[in-house]
Amino acid sequence: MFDKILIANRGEIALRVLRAAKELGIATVAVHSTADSDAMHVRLADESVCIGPPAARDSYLNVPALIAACEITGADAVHPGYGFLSENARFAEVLGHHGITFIGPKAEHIRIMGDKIEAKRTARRLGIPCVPGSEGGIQDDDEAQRVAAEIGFPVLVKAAAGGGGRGMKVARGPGDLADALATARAEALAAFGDGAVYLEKYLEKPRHIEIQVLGDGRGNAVHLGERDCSLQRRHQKVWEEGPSPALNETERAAIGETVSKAMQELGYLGAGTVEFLYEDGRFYFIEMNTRIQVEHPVTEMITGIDIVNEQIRLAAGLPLSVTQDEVALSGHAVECRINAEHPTTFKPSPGLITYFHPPGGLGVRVDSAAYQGYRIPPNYDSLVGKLIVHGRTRTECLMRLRRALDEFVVDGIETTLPLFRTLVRNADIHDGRYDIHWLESFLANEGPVPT
Ligand code: MV4
Repeated sequence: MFDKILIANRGEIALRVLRAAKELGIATVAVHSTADSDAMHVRLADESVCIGPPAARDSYLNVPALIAACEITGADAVHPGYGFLSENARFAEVLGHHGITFIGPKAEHIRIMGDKIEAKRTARRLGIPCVPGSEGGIQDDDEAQRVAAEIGFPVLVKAAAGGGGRGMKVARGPGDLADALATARAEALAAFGDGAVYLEKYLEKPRHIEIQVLGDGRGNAVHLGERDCSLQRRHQKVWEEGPSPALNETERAAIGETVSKAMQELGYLGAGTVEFLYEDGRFYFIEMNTRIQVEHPVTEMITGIDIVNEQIRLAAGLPLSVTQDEVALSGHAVECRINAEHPTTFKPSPGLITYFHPPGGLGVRVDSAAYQGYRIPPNYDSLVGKLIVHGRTRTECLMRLRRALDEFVVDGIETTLPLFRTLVRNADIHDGRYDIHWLESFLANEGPVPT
């Protein structure tokens, strides 16, 4: 097992990793930019190293500085959290060259899943159902027209290096296709330095359902059920829950089995999330995330499994702590991502938190690095914290979430708490009747939420 883990991240996920390491008796090293000197993860770590100025490219993305911090402190493993370098295969390799373990998947699997064309090709090979579309990248307009005629309009042009919704263009007929291709290519080139695009049948009203997996890298893998992440705004998840209100036990077991078998075949190491669109009872693979996700606590609350603990143990070569038969889903959980943003305009609202009172009680968890007197810096994402609530049933969970949201006080900055107080009282949400477009149309039609 590792002696010392360097946490190459900040905010709530840095705290989350630090907690898992401490419970395993492993020493912790926090790294921080000059904007994060007074951050909670710095205060609670055994050691800390300043790795640069506020800009992420000069600090949390600064590989030489991170390697130096490992050398200085003698860290023998690095946990990347999510975002930043968490899906950077090169970073994983460079750490390996320095004899430092990257707590994550094998670099080759990070690389495969980072290229959305390779990811789909691999998924297909492993027997995972995919959205109908082009076999590989689209080379020219004629090929695009042929593939689109085969799968039928509307089609979606996607960037191979994209993901998370970036570089996507819908074409509703042959006349739209050339423009959609050209625009998607140009945006992909500008955003990712890679203009490769592929085509998929456009699904009009799907849900976004993702399966959590754990693998030991030696052919064993388990799935930990699903999370429904359909409530998104501009490709940012807002509200995630598990189990999905749209799935029944048979569907859950079937897709879970398909995914865990695929991960066994792949020899996947660590934690991963296989993302699907779900429409009319069918699953369609769209991408795989090779990192711990923001919304992992939803799964932890319904399975009782500490996913970050599993990541650390698996990276150290230990076996999975559970067999598939020992994975039991119990109850229901919802996560609300509370951002330092205006609840209807979503304008960022960094600044000093003058009063901070998180809720408590049975089944209520708050993953946050904020505290009274903490100043949310403007340099990074606007996440103040995640409120995760568990109940024995979805109804009990929603009632408890309503109570916890009313109890939560964050003064001094604007937050999205009022949005969740409205959502938890909404009939469609109460009935689980929503798809990936529901939140944006709600925000467009219902106007400002009461603050
Ligand atoms: C799609 C789609 C419809 N049809 N693919 C958005 C981000 C990335 N995960 C893939 N995304 C989509 N891919 C096909 N073939 C609709 C979306 C999409 C979406 C997916 C999940 C959650 C929110 C979304 C919001 C807009 C579009």
